[in-house]
Amino acid sequence: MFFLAVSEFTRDVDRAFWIITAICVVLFVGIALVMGMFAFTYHRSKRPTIEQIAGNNTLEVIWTILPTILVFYIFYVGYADFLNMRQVPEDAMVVEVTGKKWAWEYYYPEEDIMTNTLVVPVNQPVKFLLHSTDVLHSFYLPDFRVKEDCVPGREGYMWLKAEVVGTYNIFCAEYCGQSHSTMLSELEVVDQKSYKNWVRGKLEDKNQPVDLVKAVDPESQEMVDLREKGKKTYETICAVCHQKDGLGGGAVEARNLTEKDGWVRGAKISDIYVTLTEGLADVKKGSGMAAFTGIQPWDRFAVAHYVASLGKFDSPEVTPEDLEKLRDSYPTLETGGGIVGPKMDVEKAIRLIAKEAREAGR
Ligand code: HEC
Ligand SMILES: [Cu+2]
Repeated sequence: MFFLAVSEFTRDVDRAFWIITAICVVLFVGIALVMGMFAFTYHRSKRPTIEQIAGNNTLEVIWTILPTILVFYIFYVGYADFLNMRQVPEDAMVVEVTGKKWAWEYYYPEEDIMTNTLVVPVNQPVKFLLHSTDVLHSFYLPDFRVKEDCVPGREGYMWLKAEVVGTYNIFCAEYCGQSHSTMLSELEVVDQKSYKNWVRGKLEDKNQPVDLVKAVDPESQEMVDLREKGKKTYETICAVCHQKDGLGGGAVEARNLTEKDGWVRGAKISDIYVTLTEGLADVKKGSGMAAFTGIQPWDRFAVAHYVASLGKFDSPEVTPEDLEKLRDSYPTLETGGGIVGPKMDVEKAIRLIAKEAREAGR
């Protein structure tokens, strides 16, 4: 009524809400009026003697049956919509939703895409499979009037069909720790064509091998666009918590990235890459950060580089052993993979990147 009705659920829930509210208002006003009337009509100044009434079967029956019907009707109004919300249409597409301290991650099994913003086509039923990797979270889309818990070790579900193109809020509705309030995300409802384009873009990104050649110009051996690229990702995703300048504190306990001391995993570019890929649990502080696997490996690498450039200290040298470890754990960091054109050794490229960052004179 006061909101844009963006789905059938929105209309259903709002209708149930207003029906129940209307019943309450009518009963409240009715009862208050009758009460006032009685107080007035039977005031002792008007009727000093009281008439005794032994009982009235007709009245008893009426005020038993009418409220019972009313209560059953209220139950029906809620239950009919609830049933609809639990019955997923056959043609629904599936998105796996994972809540983790403190971010939402989305996985599209059919396309094998991982992302941090949810994109769905308009007028397409979507089924969400709900997971949590740590504590209770609750996947809440207020515009659609749907909310469902994400329980560790269990799979929950809910579904919706968005009817209006637009961007909608996603909240976590279960207090899940210090940075619960920053656990925000968005649902983008787009037309079919934009959705296909989005999927295609994501797939191209994903299938693009991590190609250091693109960032480091093999001719001049200079950085090309890595830092700019990393900066953009940083400002859209990380700055909420670590602040634009890296000073931290946007979310409780998000560290100051410009300071030399107190790194849990480490300040090397390779360490930061690992932190972004695997997440981090800061046991000492009892805080931590979720993994950012929704960011493509290559962009993660770029962000790591940008983060290292924020520091007011010399980033520790990345050693060949570090690189060896990286390469073992993350084969995607390899160059090659069918790229046409000059290739560069990952080791050399990271060296160059680290050197370039130092020379930029942090
Ligand atoms: C939801 C808030 C939040 C977001 C978003 C976030 N971080 Fe963090 N980050 C934290 C918290 C909390 C910690 C752990 C506590 C601490 O600061 O040591 C942390 C720790 C780190 C660390 C420290 C690693 C170490 O060894 O100590 C790095 C590096 C880092 N984040 C980089 C990033 C980057 C890059 C992004 C963007 C892709 C990002 N963070 C996004 C909250 C966040
Ligand atoms: Cu949560």
